[in-house]
Amino acid sequence: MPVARPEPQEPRVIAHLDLDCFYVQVEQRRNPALRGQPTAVVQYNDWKGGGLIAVSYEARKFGVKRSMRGDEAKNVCPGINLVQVPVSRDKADLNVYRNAGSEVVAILSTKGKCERASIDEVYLDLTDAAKEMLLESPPESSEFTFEEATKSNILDLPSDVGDREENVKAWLCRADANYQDKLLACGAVLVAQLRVKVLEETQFTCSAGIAHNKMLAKLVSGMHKPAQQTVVPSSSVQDFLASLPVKKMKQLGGKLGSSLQDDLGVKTVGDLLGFTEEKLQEYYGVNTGTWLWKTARGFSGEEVEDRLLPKSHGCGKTFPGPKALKNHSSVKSWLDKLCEELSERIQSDLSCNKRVAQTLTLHARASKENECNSMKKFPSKSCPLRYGTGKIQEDAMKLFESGLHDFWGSRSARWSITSLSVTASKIFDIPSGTNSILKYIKGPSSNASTAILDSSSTPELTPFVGNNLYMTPVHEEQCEPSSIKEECDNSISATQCRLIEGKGAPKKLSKVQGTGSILKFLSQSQPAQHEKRNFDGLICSHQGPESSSGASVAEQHGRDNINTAVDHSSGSGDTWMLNVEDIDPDVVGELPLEIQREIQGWIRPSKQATPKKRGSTISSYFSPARR
Ligand code: TTP
Ligand code: CA
Ligand code: CA
Repeated sequence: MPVARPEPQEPRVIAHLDLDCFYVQVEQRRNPALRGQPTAVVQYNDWKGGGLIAVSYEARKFGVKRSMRGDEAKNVCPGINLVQVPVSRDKADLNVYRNAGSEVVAILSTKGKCERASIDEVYLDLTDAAKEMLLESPPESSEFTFEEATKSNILDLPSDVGDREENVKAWLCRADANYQDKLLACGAVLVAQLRVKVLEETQFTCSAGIAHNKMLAKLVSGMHKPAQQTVVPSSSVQDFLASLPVKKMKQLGGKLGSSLQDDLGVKTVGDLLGFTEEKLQEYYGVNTGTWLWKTARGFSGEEVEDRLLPKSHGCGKTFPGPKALKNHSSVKSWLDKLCEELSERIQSDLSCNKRVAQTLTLHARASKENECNSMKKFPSKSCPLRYGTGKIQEDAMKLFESGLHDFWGSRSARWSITSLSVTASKIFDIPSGTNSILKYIKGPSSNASTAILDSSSTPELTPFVGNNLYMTPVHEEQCEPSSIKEECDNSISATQCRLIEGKGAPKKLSKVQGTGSILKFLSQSQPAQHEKRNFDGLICSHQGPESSSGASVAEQHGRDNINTAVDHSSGSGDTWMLNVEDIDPDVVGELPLEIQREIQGWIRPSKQATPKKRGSTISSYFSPARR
């Protein structure tokens, strides 16, 4: 259940950025002839033209949706370009998208504390940068403010008035604004600058929300898409939340949101204002009650984590209909492939980023043939992660056997598996100065540590100096060593991620000079500038589509084959022993769509409403003239 975190005394400026139709943009960059064209990325499949996983805004105008198959999309939009996702080991290979996301993260992280939230999303804490701007060059002091910033959507301002940009400019430059709003105005300018920079350097457009906390920034970042940003002044928070359906709120998408609706008659976040904190605590306990009370008022103390790398790695595949796996050897053969990829990715994370994953988890979905209750959940299982492909494969198979036993008992019966995935989580940084991961893991003060590492697979560790050999990779939740358990927690806390000295310090701010606008950029014919780059060691390499390693992020994995007829609410009752609040969205994103949908039903609100057309810069970007 959600827990309220103490709010900081000082006002903050937080941004949430999300790339527009991300996989499509990556494909458009690879093949500029696709720019301005109705395009969708499809996951390889020979059934009905494959499943769509990303849809361009041009195609959306024809009614093409992510839930469609390729053939369906062609029916509603005959001119659509369908691009196949790269395939490796008979499954989607998302490295090209992961690496493209890393390019964007590297640019965004130059302005403040940066948290990579998914393959195409980032939170930024721009408080320091905004304060610096306010001191040195506040928007009202400049003769002209950064042009792209004047295209912002400000929740307080009507969007359909005549000279909208003049109004926005006036809002950004108000001399009589309170301190919070002045900081937000600086935040809007900073984010506009960053978005232009991202476009110039990567060719990608993104949308953003700018607010005083993560919750509000995320809620509005998808409100005006594509290539736009939305600002939430504190004065607009109550009105905004008043009509916001509770299910749209982070953490209210699942059971808690349903209970609010069904048990308390709360339909919108504003409706929560009718309940005292005590009343909400009575219903949902002290922590959640307080969290609800604060949420209703737009308060959220959640901090932006200093994390540019994924919290977890995962690989999955679905086997719908006749493709379902029905015997141990086919399960083993697929698990071997998934584990091979997982192993490559954690090895790469280890050598590039000096990070170790500790928990291996297997998720599967099964149906029992000839039974009414054919969708009984296959329990997720986890165990300590041992490095080395063979060991991971061996352990994954054991996890499968254990899950199958729980699922079906000891009777021999016909079963079929419709999806499989493996994830590596509880990743921590190895403190610099530690030479032996093995020793580090097995140190006396780290008896909670569970990873069993093959030291031969960790050749590139820094020599040990000093006595931080046993610096603790603290575990709040402890796994039983060498045992299989039902999955209960995929998260790793922020403190665990900050073991490396100095990691939390925001980077020096670099000033963006002059004025600029995405519109302007787009009107010039700019050559592609997406050469592979190395960003201060954050990313070791940007591999091409054929590569299978890299500092990758766990992300929206999408469908591998099909299953569009999944009941979104089906995840509410459960044999899965998951602590919903602790589920790492990155892990979820890596899983096959069936499982993703089930879990996302509990942990995150559905997508924002259809974007409004606002005649903004994106139209130029995707227009045929741009090609
Ligand atoms: P999203 O950010 O959800 O969507 P999007 O970027 O395609 O479009 P929008 O402009 O609305 O943000 O997902 C990011 C990428 O993740 C998306 O391009 C493809 C991939 N993805 C899947 O593979 N399967 C999924 O079910 C979802 C939601 C996303
Ligand atoms: Ca996106
Ligand atoms: Ca996204």
